[in-house]
Amino acid sequence: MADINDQDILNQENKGYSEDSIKVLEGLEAVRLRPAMYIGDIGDRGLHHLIQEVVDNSIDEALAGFCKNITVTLHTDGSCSVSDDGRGIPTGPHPVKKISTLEVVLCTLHAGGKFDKGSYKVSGGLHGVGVSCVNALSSHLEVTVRREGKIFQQSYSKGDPISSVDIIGDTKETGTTIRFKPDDTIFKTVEFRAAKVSDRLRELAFLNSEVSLALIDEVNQTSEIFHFPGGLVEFVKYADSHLQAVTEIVYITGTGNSDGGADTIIEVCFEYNDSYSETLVSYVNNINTVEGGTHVSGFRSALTRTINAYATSNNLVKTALTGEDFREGLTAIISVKVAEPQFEGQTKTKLGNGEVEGVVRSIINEHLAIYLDGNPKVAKKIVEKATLAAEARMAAKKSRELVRRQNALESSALPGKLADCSLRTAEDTEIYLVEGDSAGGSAKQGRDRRFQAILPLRGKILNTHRARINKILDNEEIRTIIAALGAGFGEDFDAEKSRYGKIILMADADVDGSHIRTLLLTFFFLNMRELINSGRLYIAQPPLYKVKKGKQEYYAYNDQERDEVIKRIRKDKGIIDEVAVETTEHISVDGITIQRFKGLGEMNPIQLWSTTMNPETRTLLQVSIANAAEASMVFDTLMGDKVEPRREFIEKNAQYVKNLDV
Ligand code: 0RA
Repeated sequence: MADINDQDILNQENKGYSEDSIKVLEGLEAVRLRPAMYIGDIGDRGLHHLIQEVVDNSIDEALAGFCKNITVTLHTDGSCSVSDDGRGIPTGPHPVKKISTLEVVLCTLHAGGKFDKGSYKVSGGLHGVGVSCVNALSSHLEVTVRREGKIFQQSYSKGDPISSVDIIGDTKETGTTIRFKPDDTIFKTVEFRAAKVSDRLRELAFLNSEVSLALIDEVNQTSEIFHFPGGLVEFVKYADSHLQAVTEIVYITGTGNSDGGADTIIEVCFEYNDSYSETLVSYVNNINTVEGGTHVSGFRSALTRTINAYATSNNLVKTALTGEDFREGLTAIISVKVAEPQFEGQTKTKLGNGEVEGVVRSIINEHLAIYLDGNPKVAKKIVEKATLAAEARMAAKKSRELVRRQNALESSALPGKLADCSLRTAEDTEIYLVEGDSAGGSAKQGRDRRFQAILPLRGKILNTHRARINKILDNEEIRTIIAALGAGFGEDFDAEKSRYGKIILMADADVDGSHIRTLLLTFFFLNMRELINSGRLYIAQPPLYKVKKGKQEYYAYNDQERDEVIKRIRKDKGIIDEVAVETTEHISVDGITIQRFKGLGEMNPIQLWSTTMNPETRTLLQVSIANAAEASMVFDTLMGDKVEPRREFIEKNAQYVKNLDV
């Protein structure tokens, strides 16, 4: 967009580019007016997206070969700074705008990217909106550039410059530091979470082995440095650290050129482990492509074809193995760098570029064939593993047919334990999967039977992470869930066919409840992941306490809320005596009674409805897969008997959605 004039805009409009031109003309007010359009949302996710955006720019500088170190600092005043040792944003006069290029980059929408051709710009999806967006959404931002022997600095407020580009000193170094404080009149929350930032920096360090990324958390006074010279190989090791490897790690890289632009760079790394599930994580220009795309399908077809060809020519198999057989126990990371990626899909995380499929396929075909010939022991192990999977697949097919036939025999094809709702439109209905018969009974009585269905589950369900499909289908509780949801299973699963719009897990807040929740989450994660991706899976939040004073009753969902409620009652009643609040059950201080609920079963149907099930008053946690690699790994780790990591996982991966139905 070197020199846009009116004629260009007219020409562009004729070519159907009018939307882009308008965006350029609107400027940064548009970002403040509709922040969600640019950064996804104005909650926790959008907030962290600001850091992501600035770090992406430094990573781009690293991909261009000019930057080795990136440091993210979370400051005690709530601001964040991102510092790199790249070339520094140019500060000289902009050829068109005549003012400093630095100011143009920071204050003009979509001017942040490199002007160099042949770089791997992050575009589409949620990223690549430019540092100017971060500027627009910050109450204060300060940029410091070290370049050409000088230190330049400029400050802004809500995207507008509040100083000129000043030279504040001399330096021999080069680089850029951007320190910004998110605008609390725009964001619902302005508290950065170090754990979330650290997860992303670790991921970026695995994907960009040349770069060292540091996180300094001044709030909690901790720091971490991520640098993995082994890149994807270390990523696979990390993802499988809790599992036993069956093969060594295979690493393949190559470049292809199919569109005349910059080369497409392919990196694939995988190994087989002793589990039965697949962990395949893919990236395009460092963006996690949750929905996969052409790079993933290229890898899958090459893997199937090459290993099958090897197995056949070495007389290792009788019948050809299928793509699914090669998934069992596979952990793979695919990372591609594409000059002009097209992102598609519901969440814009699916690579659409058709040409990438062929590039990936031919590179993997060629290199994997050579690898297998040179490593017959590894090759044999992979074939053996896939053969076992094929046998299990046949057995599973039989089990599935059995389940289908059983279902067909029952008149309604619905499990007897299910208390169904009367509405039949999926969008308006929800199903509660409730732990235990007594809680199930209360839920059945307390529910609104028009749109709420109840399925009581008895006892523990199977740990699906360590079981093959046929064993999973032998489990009574799981068969019941599959039948009630009516969306199929395995290859036949289709989230769109779900009989309910929301699937809500309701279990006690204690250790047993947490275990059951984790097993259910594992089952959905491994077998019905689309339910999570499409935002249909939720966790109910029953209260922990009832605080009563006279006729007034309050419910508290954690210890802090309980203490706040007590404080408020005391204040209202004019009780000023600041006696420490007791935390034992059923105590009477100042006529206030506190009841701690031990389980869902202890609540009567009316209480259960008003605290946990009534859409007007309840709180639901929406389950989202924040980081697929992490989640899959943690799920397996969680199967041990430690409670704390389980709780941490649920907190980390379940996004808080308060009063979701309002
Ligand atoms: C535009 C052009 C050049 C570098 C950058 C932007 C740049 C931006 C950011 C944002 C954070 N760190 C950054 N580092 C560099 C190229 C400059 C040249 O040709 O010297």
